[in-house]
Amino acid sequence: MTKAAESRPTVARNSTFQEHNALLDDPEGLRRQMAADGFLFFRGLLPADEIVALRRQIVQVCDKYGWIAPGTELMDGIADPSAEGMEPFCGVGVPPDAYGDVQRLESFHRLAHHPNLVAMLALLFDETVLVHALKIARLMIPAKVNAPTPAHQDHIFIQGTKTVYTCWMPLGDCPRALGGLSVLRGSHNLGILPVRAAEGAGGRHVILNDVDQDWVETDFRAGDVLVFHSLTVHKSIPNLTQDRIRLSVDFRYQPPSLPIEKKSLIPHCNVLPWEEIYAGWQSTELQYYWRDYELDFQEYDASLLEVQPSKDL
Ligand SMILES: O=C(O)CCC(=O)C(=O)O
Repeated sequence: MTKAAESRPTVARNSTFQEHNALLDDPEGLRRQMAADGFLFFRGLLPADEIVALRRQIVQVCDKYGWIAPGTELMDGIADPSAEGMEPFCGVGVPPDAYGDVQRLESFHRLAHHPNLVAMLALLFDETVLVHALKIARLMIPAKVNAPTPAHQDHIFIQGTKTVYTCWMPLGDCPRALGGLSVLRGSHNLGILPVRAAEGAGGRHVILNDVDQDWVETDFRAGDVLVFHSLTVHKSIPNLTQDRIRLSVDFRYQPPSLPIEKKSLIPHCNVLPWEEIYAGWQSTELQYYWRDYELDFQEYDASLLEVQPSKDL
C-alpha cells in the first residue's frame, strides 16, 4: 500500500443494530441476512437472569482480588482505581490467576452451550453445531493497560474453516459508554485483510484503506447476543467510564464437518489444564464433549498474523 493510497479519505459512519429476532422463524432469511451483513443481532436471546447469575460469580472473582471499590454495590462492577495487581494477560483484562478462577466456573462454560444459542446456530448452519472448547471471558477493568480491542478479523487467530461464528454477549447491561462491540457491515466479504501491530486484545489491527466503513453498534442489554462471521471486522468501543468494569464473553461455533485448528479445543491461553478447570464441576456432561466428534484438523498458519512491513503502510 502506498502513502498516496493511505491518504485517500475513507468514509466512516456509525449505525445501530436492527433486531433480527423475527428471523428465528425464517431460517432462509436468517442465512440471507448473515450472508449480506456478516452479523446478526438478537435482543434478549438469553434469559437475563442467567446472565446476571454468571455476572455475580465473575464480579466475586474481581472482589476476591481486591479490584472492586470498597463500599460499592458488588453487582455494579465498580473498580477500585487504587487497586494493584491488575496486569492483564491475553486480552482478557486480568492476570492469569484471576482468569483461571473464571475459567473454572462451570456456569461460564455451560452458557456457551445454552439451547437458545445452539438452536440459533443450528438454523444458521443447517447442520450440527460444534461449540469450540476454547471459551473467552473479558473482565475489562478501565485501566490504561486495558486498551480497547483493535479492529480485527477472528479468522487469523482461530483459523481452521472460515465458517466459524463468534457469539459475543455482555454479562449485564452494556451501554455504549461502557464499551461494547462494534462490527463493520459487509466486511466478511473483504477476504483476509492485512494487519499492523496494535495495542489491545490480539495485538493486530486490520488495514482498511479505501473501505466504506459502516460500523454498527448498540446499547447492549443483559441477554442480547451479537453473532458474526470469522472474517467480519469488529472492535470494542472504548470504555468511557472512569471505573466500571465491562464484563463480556465470546464463544465460537462451527459445523463439525469442517476443518478445525487444535487450539480451538484447548483452554483459552492455556491458563489452566482441563483437569484443573473441571476439578470442582457438578456435572461431567460438558467435559471433553468434543471427543465425541471425528474432527478434521488443520495446521496453524502463523503467516496470517504477520504484520505489513512499515514501508507498505
Ligand atoms: O470483547 C472484546 O473486547 C473483544 C471481543 C472480540 O474481539 C471477539 O469476540 O472476537
